[in-house]
Amino acid sequence: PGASAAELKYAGTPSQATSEEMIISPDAPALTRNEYEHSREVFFQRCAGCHGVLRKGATGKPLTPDITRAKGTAYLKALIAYGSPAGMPNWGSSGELSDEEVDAMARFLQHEPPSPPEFGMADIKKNWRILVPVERRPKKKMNDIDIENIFSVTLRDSGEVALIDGTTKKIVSIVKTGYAVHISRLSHSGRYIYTIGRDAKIDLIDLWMNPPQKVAESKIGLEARSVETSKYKGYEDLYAIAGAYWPPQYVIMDGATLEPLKIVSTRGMTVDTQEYHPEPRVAAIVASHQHPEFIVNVKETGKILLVNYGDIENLKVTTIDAARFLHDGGWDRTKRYFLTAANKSDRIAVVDSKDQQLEAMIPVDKIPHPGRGANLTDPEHGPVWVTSALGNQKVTYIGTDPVGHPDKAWKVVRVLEGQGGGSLFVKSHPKSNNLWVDTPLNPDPDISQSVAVFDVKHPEKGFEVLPIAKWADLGEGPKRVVQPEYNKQGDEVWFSVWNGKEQTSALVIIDDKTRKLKKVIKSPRLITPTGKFNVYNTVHDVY
Ligand code: DHE
Repeated sequence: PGASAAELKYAGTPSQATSEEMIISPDAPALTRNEYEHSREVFFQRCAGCHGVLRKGATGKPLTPDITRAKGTAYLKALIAYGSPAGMPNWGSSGELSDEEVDAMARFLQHEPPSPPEFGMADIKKNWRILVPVERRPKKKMNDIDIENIFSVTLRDSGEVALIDGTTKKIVSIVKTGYAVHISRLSHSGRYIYTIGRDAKIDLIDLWMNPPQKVAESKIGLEARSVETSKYKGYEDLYAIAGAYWPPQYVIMDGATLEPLKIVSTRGMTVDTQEYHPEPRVAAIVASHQHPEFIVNVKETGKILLVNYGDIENLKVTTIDAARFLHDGGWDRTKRYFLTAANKSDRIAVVDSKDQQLEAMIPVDKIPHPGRGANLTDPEHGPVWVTSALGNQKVTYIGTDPVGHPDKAWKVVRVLEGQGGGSLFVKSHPKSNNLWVDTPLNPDPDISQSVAVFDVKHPEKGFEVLPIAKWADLGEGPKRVVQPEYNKQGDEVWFSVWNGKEQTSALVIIDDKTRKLKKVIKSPRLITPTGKFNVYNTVHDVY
């Protein structure tokens, strides 16, 4: 089965990791220096997101020289120009690449892939800065904001996060961060926000300051997506970890200063064919509540690592064989089981973080994409964890209660029909009877600009559609409605209306009980908002 349009839109963004290398393979078709350099750049911009920096394949097929040379220049040119039913875009006939560019790319791909540089301790230290030393930071909270109800909002294309007071709905401050921050995570105390940019820059924000501000920054590679902090009893706020896409590695840091302490490569053998993979990217990371461990998803090898930070000089790592390609996931409501998507295997892997082993592998329909998922109590099946999907309209419930409902545990117990494919995130709250399902990557604007909401107590009744983007009243633009997030009290749900960089975006706040519009936050400073992370809910893994 090929990649869907939604999946391509999702995975095919430019890679931040580029290379200056030029590797001419003597038995591949000739290429001028200019053609090589241009093709190399086009590859990192347009192709690496799906095919991998080293072309080993992910969303797209592998394109290593053994494969590309067997296909030959004419075949490759046709594929690049016209695309394929398996999901390859038609770069030539769409006019995005000229005939000359297509031709050069077809030859470039038959040479050994140039590799972006490594990024070790010396590079990280060069980029590490303490802006406010620990001893000069406040000893108590210096502002009168209810910091537990702050939302850290990614302003994707401006390289910032907006800190918004969930009570007054006012922007408290806008903090310069790495480029296109992917997620914000909180320290266990709720005092520090950690952001990770696509460019692998990590920023540490102290919410006790007035106004909250950045106290340290670092860079742990060339491209990254995940960051997390130690949450186990006795280790609160002690460590942070960030996972990189390039180089494939994770970095353990001091939680208060971001001082890099340990770098571990994730290169190694794949879980199924047990072949060496040079580029296994680090996807989601969560902090265990059962042991002093970080749970690290390694995408291309399909392995889940339980990295024990109890003694980082003698690092113990438990390696769990799951499936390719591990992406995102979250806790069940007991915070014992981590459920995570293996999105090319169409499975949800369940890790028992207490017994440190794989609990189950659950087959689901095409390309599950849970975010952190949603935990609810189903009227018939008891506690469940929910995911939606990029590849289809299904909203899948998985039983998570091996004690009270052993016959339902780790099985798909219910499948709801949502608005359509191209969904990225679902959300609910322990105090809510609503389950929200976004569809920002659906090709139909009516669907990508609205959200579906189900009644948790009556799932059979189907969904109601709320036209979130329409309510924001923004004028033109893609206006994708993305990522529901609750406030601390669990009585409001916030959505981003993600518009183009030059267009007006907004945050739309819905009253959870009535499903009525409560407030639209619009400001020229809110440039391309995407992910939102409420401090209380993120600290306590409420979703
Ligand atoms: Fe994400 C989570 C990777 C595109 C918004 N995204 C994640 C995680 C990973 C990931 C590994 C889990 C982090 C964790 O929990 O530790 N995302 C990727 C990609 O590789 C991908 C496909 C392409 C890319 O080039 O980045 C990608 N992601 C997107 C987007 O286009 C989104 C919609 C907008 C944006 O800001 O770039 C986007 N991703 C998010 C958000 C989360 C996320 C909001 C966190 C959800 C949560 O509730 O935890």
